[in-house]
Amino acid sequence: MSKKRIGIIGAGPSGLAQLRAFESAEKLGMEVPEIVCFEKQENWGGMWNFTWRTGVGKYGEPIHGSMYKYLWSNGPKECLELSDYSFDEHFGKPISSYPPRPVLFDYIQGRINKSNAKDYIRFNTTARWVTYDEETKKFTLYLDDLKKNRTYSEEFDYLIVATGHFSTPNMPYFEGIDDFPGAVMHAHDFRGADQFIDKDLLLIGSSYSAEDIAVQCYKHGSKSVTLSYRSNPIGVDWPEGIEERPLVTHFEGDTAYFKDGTSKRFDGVVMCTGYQHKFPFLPDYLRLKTKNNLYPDNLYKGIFFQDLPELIYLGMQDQYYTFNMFDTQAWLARDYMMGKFEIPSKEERRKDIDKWLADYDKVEDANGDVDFQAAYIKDLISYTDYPDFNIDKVGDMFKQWLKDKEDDILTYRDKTFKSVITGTMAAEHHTEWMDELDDSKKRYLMDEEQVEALEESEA
Ligand code: FAD
Ligand code: NA7
Repeated sequence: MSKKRIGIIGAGPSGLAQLRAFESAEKLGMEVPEIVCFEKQENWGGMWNFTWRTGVGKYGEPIHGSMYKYLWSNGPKECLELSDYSFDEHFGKPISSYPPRPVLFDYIQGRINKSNAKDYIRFNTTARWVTYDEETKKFTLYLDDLKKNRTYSEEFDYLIVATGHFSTPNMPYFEGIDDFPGAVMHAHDFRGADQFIDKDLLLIGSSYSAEDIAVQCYKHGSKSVTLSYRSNPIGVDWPEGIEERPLVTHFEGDTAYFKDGTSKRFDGVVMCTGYQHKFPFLPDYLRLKTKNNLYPDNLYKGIFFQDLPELIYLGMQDQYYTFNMFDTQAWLARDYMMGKFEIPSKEERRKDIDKWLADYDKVEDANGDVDFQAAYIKDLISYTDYPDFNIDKVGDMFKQWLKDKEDDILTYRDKTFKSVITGTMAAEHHTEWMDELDDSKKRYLMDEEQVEALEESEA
């Protein structure tokens, strides 16, 4: 019998987790299926693979990346540590709890560089369309080799969608914005605070992007930052220079008017209004249709498409836990595809999904969100051999992080946490986060003496 074929779309942290899951089975002597991973960018790492580009890339594909310069981890690294590849193993010394993007990108690459994963990935290849044949039980995946400008198709028994869901902007309209004279962009296209130095900036939205872009622009020298919320303000004790106002009602020229009757002039507007789950390569009947939440409907165990479990979605939930959650999902997906995890009837699956949705309905606050996602991961881990880690302790760290942010939004990144994988206490960074304007890996990994020597030589 010929080997089953598995197609993975996307080589971000989720797609790489799937490759790693198969590698770990192979190392245990198991025969694994034939795997091909398709990545439209030139390199792996998904969101963590920074690009300066906005709009379209050199081959005319929509730019995937939404990350920007000066982005530092927005949660403790101890909360995303991979249970089979620790930070100690990668860096060989304790590092701080909130590293900048290039450092986390380096970590992501560390585990995968040790394997032959690159042999399975076709870079510069976009998944264009998918069909499923009920009779042959096979997916046909249509692909574009962007470099050769060539379209071709291949058949697969299982298809993994690991394309992320923080790339396609949700961009609402506000009356009068058409005539706003300054820059208007979505957070997806924000590439760093530099262009807003000495400017009055308006951010619409009140979640992670709004919070992080506000603090970054304040740190790098914006004159003022105003956040405008639809439902609830972020509500922390903002420093002078950052404030929150209710939703914008309309714009007149460069002035925004707010629901509370106030108005203010701005130089630029960034819509921090979230993202759409968008799968332009999937026909309607295979497409996951959901808003950003912790338990998208129609995914059994949060990954198997209810109408066709051979179609597997990784990382489609909103995220507290990230890399470690993707791993647990990938391990379970692997076991299903290798015949080690049995999927029950459609009715049973529906019951299970409904149970999770009912639990999610009862969640009241962010701490409850953390508990909910922890319970989900525990459930996944219980079926596989993914190396267990103390999920509850990680949950406690998330709760502490939520509290730290509330206590002081400007200094929470100076806090340190203890790894549940190695027991190592994170190092204090050589420079306080608010004073650290350089996010390069080179500077980050310097010790205090090296930083002092550098600063002396520059003085
Ligand atoms: P992605 O990282 O989005 O990767 C998806 C991959 O699929 C990409 O490489 C893309 O090119 C590829 N792809 C898409 N469509 C196609 C196609 N049609 N054909 C072929 N390939 C395709 N998480 C944290 O843990 N800590 C943080 O501090 C943090 N900060 C964040 C900041 C921002 C601004 C954003 C947007 C997200 C942040 N995240 C953070 C969450 C982040 O999304 C996850 O950490 C992680 O990158 C998700 O991995 P993924 O593989 O599911 O998706
Ligand atoms: P989120 O977390 O999905 O939040 C979206 C925000 O946008 C949220 O505050 C919404 O307000 C707001 N929103 C959505 N539509 C509108 C309209 N029409 N008007 C005003 N406000 C609106 O997305 P983020 O980008 O913040 O975070 C996504 C990821 O990126 C995250 O994982 C981070 O790590 C980085 P609501 O509360 O729904 O009223």
